[in-house]
Amino acid sequence: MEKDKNRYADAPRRADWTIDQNWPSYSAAEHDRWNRLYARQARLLPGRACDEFLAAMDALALSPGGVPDFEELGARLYALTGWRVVAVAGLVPDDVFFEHLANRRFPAGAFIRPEEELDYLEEPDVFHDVFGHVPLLANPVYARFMQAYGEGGRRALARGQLANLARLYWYTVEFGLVAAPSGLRIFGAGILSSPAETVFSIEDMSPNRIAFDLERVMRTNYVIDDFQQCYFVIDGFERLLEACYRDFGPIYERLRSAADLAPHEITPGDTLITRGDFHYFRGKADAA
Ligand code: HBI
Ligand code: FE
Repeated sequence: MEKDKNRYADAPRRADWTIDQNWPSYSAAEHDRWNRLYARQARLLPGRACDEFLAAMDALALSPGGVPDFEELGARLYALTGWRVVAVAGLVPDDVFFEHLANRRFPAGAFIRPEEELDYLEEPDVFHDVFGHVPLLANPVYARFMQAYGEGGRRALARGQLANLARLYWYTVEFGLVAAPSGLRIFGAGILSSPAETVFSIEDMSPNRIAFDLERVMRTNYVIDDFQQCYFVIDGFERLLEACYRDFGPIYERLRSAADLAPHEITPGDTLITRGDFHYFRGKADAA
């Protein structure tokens, strides 16, 4: 993101890539933008976000009270699950990212998206990271999963198989759905921070929705600049942690010879929850 769009781009950074959030530096316009982004999601998420997320928003006192101060927010979060929120200027190197997660520190972008990128932006800004990712870190099981992801990330880097693990993150932490007693609900931060995908991910007939299977997810490619063509559905955070709390070595070995799957593909082993009709994506392709 160009410098003028991210006023933290040149902020002095520590060895671990953290910077000073400098909370007093947020302007009234930036606080107002956070409040408008917040209000839009607060209206859409009841009945669509998982109960754990909605409960965590209350537990962390997330509010339309302007951009949160990471110190204050982090103190509330720390009291619940030992996680902290640390400020970064944008994406940090993979090994730095995993080191923070493994130590229960969530690196959150300090900048807020510019008005002209209100609906979508490439880099994770404070709304995507703090509104999308931070609340579920207040849930003890999810907090454990995220720390395990960080520990696994360091191991994946050492093996040179980060791509497979990044898919696990993508299809759960960013775009995961969960089967709740009352129906499909969202837990992925990439969806929770996006008004259009909040509706699309659980109500549109276009995408496939497939029961989560660790190895299947690790084989599946993803697109980064449009809605997902498939969403994976977990049975709950306990099952997700259980599925991932194992030695990935044998899986990585099998994955070396397994062909990648395209995001629209269905395989015989899949438990299909909804088979997509892809009309949204065909419309785009026709338009292209
Ligand atoms: N850095 N700040 C930040 N936020 C991320 O989500 C992030 C990152 N660096 C690397 C990364 N994500 C992914 O490449 C890893 O999950 C694989
Ligand atoms: Fe993210």
